[in-house]
This record gives sequence, C-alpha cells and structure tokens, in this order.
Amino acid sequence: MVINWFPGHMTKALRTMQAEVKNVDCVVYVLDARAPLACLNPEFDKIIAGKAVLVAVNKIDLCDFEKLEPVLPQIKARFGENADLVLLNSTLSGSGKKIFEKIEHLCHEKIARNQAKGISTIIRAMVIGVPNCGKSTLINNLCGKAKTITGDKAGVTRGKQWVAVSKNVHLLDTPGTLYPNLADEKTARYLAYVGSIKTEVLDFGELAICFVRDMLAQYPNALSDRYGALTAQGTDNFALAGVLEQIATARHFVSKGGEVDYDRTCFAILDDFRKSRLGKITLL
Ligand SMILES: Nc1nc2c(ncn2[C@@H]2O[C@H](COP(=O)(O)OP(=O)(O)OP(=O)(O)O)[C@@H](O)[C@H]2O)c(=O)[nH]1
Ligand SMILES: [Mg+2]
Repeated sequence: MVINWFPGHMTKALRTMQAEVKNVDCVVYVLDARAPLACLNPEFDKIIAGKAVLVAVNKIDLCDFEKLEPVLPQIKARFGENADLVLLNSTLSGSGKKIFEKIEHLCHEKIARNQAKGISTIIRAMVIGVPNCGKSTLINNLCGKAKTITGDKAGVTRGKQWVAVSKNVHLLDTPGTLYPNLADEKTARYLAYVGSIKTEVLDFGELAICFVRDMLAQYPNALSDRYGALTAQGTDNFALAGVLEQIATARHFVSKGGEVDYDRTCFAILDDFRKSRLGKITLL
C-alpha cells in the first residue's frame, strides 16, 4: 500500500529541528511501543547525529512486552554510546518522573562543569517522534499540567513550543514528522495502524485488509477472540475480504438486505486495535 503524506508543516518542522538541535543538550526520541521500529525516522538520524539521546518507548500499556523487549537493545544501540532508554505510559500521572534522572545522567558532564563554576544548569532537550506517538502527552506528564495540546489523531502539534517542565529541565515540543517517501510498505502500514498518518489520506478499506493479513500472521487469535471464530481461505485480498464479511456479520454491520457495510467494518477493526480491544500488540 502506497502512502504519501508529507505536508508542508513537516518540512518546516524538520528545518526547525535542524536549527534547534544546536541549542539543545539532548534529544528525547519518542516511539510508539506498538510499532517501535516503524517509528524510527531516518530523517531524524542526520539531524540528531552526535547528540545524547533518550529513547522514550511510549504507550507501553498498549504493547506486547514479550515482542518489544528483544528489540530494545537494538533500538538503543542505534544511537551510540551516549544513549539511554525508558519505557513509559505517558497517560499515567507521574510516570514520566524517571525521565528527569535519565536526562540528568546523559548530561552529567555539562552539569558537573557548571557545578564546578558554581552555576546551576538548565538542560534543554528536544522531543521528537512521528505523529501521534505521545510527545505532547509526555511533556504534559512531566509538568503535571496540560501545557501542550494533545489529541487522538496525527498532526496535532503544528509548531515548536518550549516548556519548562521543571526548574532545571526545559523541553521543546515539536510537530510529529514522517519522511517524504514512505517507501517501505511495512513501515507505512504500521504507522497507519497506530494513527501516525492522517486519517483523511488513508484508504481504510485497503488498510483493513492489510491489517487483517498482518494480524492473522502475527497474532492468529486476536481477531477471533474479539469477533468469534473466523475462517480465512487464504491470504489474498479476496480471501481477506471474506474475513471482513465474517467480522461485519459478528458486529451486525450487515443490512437487512444482506449488504455488508465494509466502510464501517474496516473502520471498526482499526479502531478496536487503536483502543487495544484486540489485546496488547506490538508489530515488528
Ligand atoms: N494509552 C496511551 N495513550 C497515550 C500515551 N501517550 C499518549 N497517548 C495518547 O496518544 C494520543 C496522541 O498523543 P499526543 O501527545 O497528542 O501525540 P503527539 O506525538 O504530540 O502527536 P503530534 O503532535 O500529532 O505529533 C493522545 O490521544 C494521547 O492521549 C500512552 O503512553 N498510553
Ligand atoms: Mg504533539
């Protein structure tokens, strides 16, 4: 499935990151724990090269920890020696506190240098990530107040915003950014499933077929646990449309005349995934 969504504000956001990265001590790189590898944006690599990175694997309340855990070392290693990793549910009040400690540790040299001169240090960190991974929610969690706007859709934050989350730590919220050509189909699909790509540019029918295929391959019981026994006569689009029909029947999305409401069914399946009604899932 080809997805191309890279609006003007994302180009601007990447330029802003490029300009701001010189002024920050470290980067907080937020990933969605349901699709952590898909959230790694190659565009960010060039921008943050050489910076200390705290990887914040967010939305762990929705993820499959058994699948997530083995890839964590590989994710951390991508950012070199001066990197650390933290697991988070940013919607849980106070859960972000451990970030302060990690950021201070990553920036300990600057803190020690300033301490020797008798100066207190303000650590500046830039928070980056693909759309909807929870950057603004994480910042609000750290300050204990809704200082940034958050929302259940991609593209909520539109400009940069500095937030003093404590006396000594200032965070820069940035708009979620993808990359110009989502050439890797799997990455594009996973980002679409987790809500990183604006709904308006997605074909939900095609996306739901892909989702059912991925689910049957990686979590064979997740769909039948929710919708009842399902039979797939194969993995081609025609066979999977048959699975959609069975789900539509289970959800009563079939008219009295027997017409299947595919749009509603496709939307409902993805909504069930996003609200974790299909269980805890991580797609690699
Ligand atoms: N379950 C769960 N939901 C979360 C978590 N963190 C954020 N969310 C939800 O994810 C959605 C997106 O959060 P935002 O903070 O707006 O995401 P963002 O990365 O700032 O998004 P953009 O500004 O569009 O790039 C919101 O509905 C949040 O409530 C988490 O750890 N667990
Ligand atoms: Mg935001």
